[in-house]
Amino acid sequence: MKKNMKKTEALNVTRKIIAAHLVEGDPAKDSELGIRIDQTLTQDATGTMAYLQFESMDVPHVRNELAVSYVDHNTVQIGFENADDHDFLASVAKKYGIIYSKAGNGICHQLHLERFGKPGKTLLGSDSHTPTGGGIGMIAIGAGGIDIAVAMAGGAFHIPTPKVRGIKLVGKLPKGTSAKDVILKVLSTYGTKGNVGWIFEYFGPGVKTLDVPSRATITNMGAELGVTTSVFPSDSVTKQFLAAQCRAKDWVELVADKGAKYDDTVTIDLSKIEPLMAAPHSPGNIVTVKKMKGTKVNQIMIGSCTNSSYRDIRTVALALKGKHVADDVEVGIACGSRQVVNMLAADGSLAILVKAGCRILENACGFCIGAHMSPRTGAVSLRTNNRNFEGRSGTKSAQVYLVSPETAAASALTGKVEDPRKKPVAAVPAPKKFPIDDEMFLYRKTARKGVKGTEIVRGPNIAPVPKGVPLAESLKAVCAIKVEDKITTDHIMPAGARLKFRSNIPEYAKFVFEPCDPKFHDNCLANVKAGLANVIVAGESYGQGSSREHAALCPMYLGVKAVLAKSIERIHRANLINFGIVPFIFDNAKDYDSLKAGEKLEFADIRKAVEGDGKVTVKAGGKTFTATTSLSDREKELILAGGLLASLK
Ligand code: MIC
Ligand code: SF4
Repeated sequence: MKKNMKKTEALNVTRKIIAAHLVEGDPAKDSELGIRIDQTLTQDATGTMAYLQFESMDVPHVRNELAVSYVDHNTVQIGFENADDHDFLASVAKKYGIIYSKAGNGICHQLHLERFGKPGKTLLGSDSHTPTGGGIGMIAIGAGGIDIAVAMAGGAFHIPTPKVRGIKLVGKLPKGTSAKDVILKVLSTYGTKGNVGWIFEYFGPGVKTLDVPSRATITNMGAELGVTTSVFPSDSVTKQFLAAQCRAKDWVELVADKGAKYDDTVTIDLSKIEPLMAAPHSPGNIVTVKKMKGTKVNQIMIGSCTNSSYRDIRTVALALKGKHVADDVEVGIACGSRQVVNMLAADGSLAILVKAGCRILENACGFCIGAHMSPRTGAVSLRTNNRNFEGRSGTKSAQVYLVSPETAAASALTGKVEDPRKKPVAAVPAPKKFPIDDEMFLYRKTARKGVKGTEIVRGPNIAPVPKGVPLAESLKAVCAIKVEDKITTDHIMPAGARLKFRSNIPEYAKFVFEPCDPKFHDNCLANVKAGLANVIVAGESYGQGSSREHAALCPMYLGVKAVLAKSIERIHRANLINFGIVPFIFDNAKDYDSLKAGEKLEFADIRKAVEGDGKVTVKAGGKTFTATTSLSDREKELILAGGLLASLK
């Protein structure tokens, strides 16, 4: 090496992918980076809004490498609304060069992993579990629909300059445990808050003991940590998976350089993992199966984007082979994709599951989002999905526990929580060849180009997207609601029975904060009529959970101009900014205590504060306090204009 030649820095996987996609900012200096997005995905519940916003950008066709529109959330079709949304999405896909995955094809994240994910690429999806793609070595990030629209139009996506935590895996999982127990272990250490801005990167000798679907289970539920994303290297296991999916050419090797540094490193010994479960009502509320053993169970639901791969459902079939589920427990199974169903049909697993008394459900999100299969009053429901927020199952009084497929299957046989290590089933080997059938992906031949002149089909439930207005100089406002810590987007904008209004903001806005204060909508409109703005006051970790931008867009529609919180989660914070709502953090968290719902608040010179250092003085009754919004220059512009859409010429 020449004397003055700069030695290249040893990079971890995260830094390699980011460096290859960096278009704005310097990781050494700036707090925000712009990265180029190769692939995008949308699902129907967030997709309609994303595409309505994309349409208003006036771009003839998508400009990124690959855009896929999946239909997997709203597939129950009670009433015309869901089906109308599907037609709208199909026509948009045809016109703009997007691949369209029909309802019944499967769950977006499972399908994307199987058919499109590529190591080393970036993926942006309008769903918080997009990091599933990290299992195949992608930087895959969840975001609001409008951010996906911008990426499809060729624009960059902005992330906080990440800190990378290296999670070194050593050893091998004991029989009866699986990837779900690993991520529950990670959640027990890091919790569901305080991880904003981090990327979790897995490395070490234990990585090769996990197949790609298992890695994807771990990165999928990284969403519950609140990290930007999680990523695994792309190694010989990834190569084998892609070859088995007839996509050998999509493989590249991607591992951390020798000596690569992380901002923090922790080691997990897989051989010490034991079966875990997340107790009600948070994915971070971890207990051991051993402790809960013997608890009576009423319902067991297996599937969702976390645990619906062939490996997962085959494991369940092996455990139930020749047996029957307990009389007083209902068991539902939703596979992740048609590929999974076809494989289970071919190897006899499907027949085993039917014979064992399982209810076979559609390959879709279904139960996970509370679209159906709500448990009975006060039920204990064991589920293999990723979120157990109160009421998400559709039954407020239900006690939902998140478990591995192994624990679910063992418990199904007795109707009580069982430790799967007692009678572990044989490990399912990674398939040598997956059956390929892409027939339910439409418009593959016109991908990226689109079909000019295609007419967009718009049913009566598809309403135009409201635009924000520029931020006023000062605000006279009302504290429209005061909520506690860990308020999720399911509290702000419920899904389940309300999901069908995703494409109709005036209608959906009627349900903002329905689980916390059903009068929120009416009160907000009355305040607006009286010339007052609305403000949301919240505790720690406000906006946990989903990427649904409706949790910002609908409040914007109801005249919410600011959120005052102790802390705000990444995706929701970005969504607030995209819709012109100022995300303020209390300078002194104690000021939260003194505020009451219905109280008048005055933000003098709020516009100047946003333009300047972000600090605002708030008058509330006789007292005053300060709060700060830390914004990049790009974010300031969006807020001042009244949001991203309003900022476009
Ligand atoms: C979820 O799991 O909460 C969802 C439904 O998939 C959401 C997206 C949505 O609200 O449509 C997510 O995770 O982003
Ligand atoms: Fe669908 Fe549930 Fe996954 Fe969300 S978490 S994408 S609702 S399966």
